[in-house]
Amino acid sequence: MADQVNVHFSSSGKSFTAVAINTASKAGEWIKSKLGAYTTLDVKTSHHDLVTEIDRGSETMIKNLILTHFPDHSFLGEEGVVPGPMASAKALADVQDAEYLWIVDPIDGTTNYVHSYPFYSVSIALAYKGEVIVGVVYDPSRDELFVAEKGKGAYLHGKKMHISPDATLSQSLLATGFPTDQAIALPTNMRGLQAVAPKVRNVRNGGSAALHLAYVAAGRLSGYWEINLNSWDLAAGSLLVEESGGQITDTRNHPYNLAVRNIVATNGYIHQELVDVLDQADATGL
Ligand code: 2AM
Ligand code: CA
Repeated sequence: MADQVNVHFSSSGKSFTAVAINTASKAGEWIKSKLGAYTTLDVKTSHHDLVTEIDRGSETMIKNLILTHFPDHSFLGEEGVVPGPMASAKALADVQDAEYLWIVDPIDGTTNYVHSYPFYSVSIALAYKGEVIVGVVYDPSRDELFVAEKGKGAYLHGKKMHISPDATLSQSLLATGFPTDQAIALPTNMRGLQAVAPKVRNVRNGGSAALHLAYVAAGRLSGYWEINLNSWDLAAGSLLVEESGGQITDTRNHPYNLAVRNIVATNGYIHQELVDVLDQADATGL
């Protein structure tokens, strides 16, 4: 755990959060301006797993901007890593002990982006000795900028965010995501969906993990679970949830850390209930 006393939010007078906000805004505006205009669509692990030149261009822009300000910092971005869960885990393991590590998803929700479905985001986190201290998620479609700093709360355009007050699953709107891995992860999540859906008001699958976490933080969703995610999908959103008073763990209720891939994020009140339902349905993926 980072020592609260020693956590700094700036270097040489430059604010980490200001750089994260400016960078996410700039990249977000750029990807929005290119919506419907990508020219290269490549598949990664399968036809469910896509990447465009806009993902790569956004990551290059973000990396250049951040490293211009903080050349000594480390950088982990989705498009700089070979696709697949093993390579992703190794890429994280290689850098997660870095003092300052930026963790970036240049477009979270690429499938939506490719289909011009306006639910995608730019996700930028800064971890200090393995713990996220700044998280920014920007939704260019709605011009919504979600920002959290460790110990300082979570904000949407300067207004403090709060989790939803829903006390039970039966009062809750939840979200999940359908994993790209068809062999194990998708059937696992279908078991979870089958078990959760009758117990809640309804379930959404928006298609952007980072935005789902931002929506839990903003009280728009009471909970969200998904399996088989990567550190860049979760890092920024994890701090948004924690700093708005919510709870984020793995699907077996162990504390979140950067290596967690199977996630439950809630307002806290329904956390145990959701974890129990997933466990009973053999849907934790663990
Ligand atoms: P992405 O758009 O950056 O790829 C949707 O359910 C969520 O799953 C999105 O956040 C999406 O992020 C992520 N996702 C899509 N393909 C994935 C893959 N192969 N491995 C892990 N996460 C993936
Ligand atoms: Ca992405």
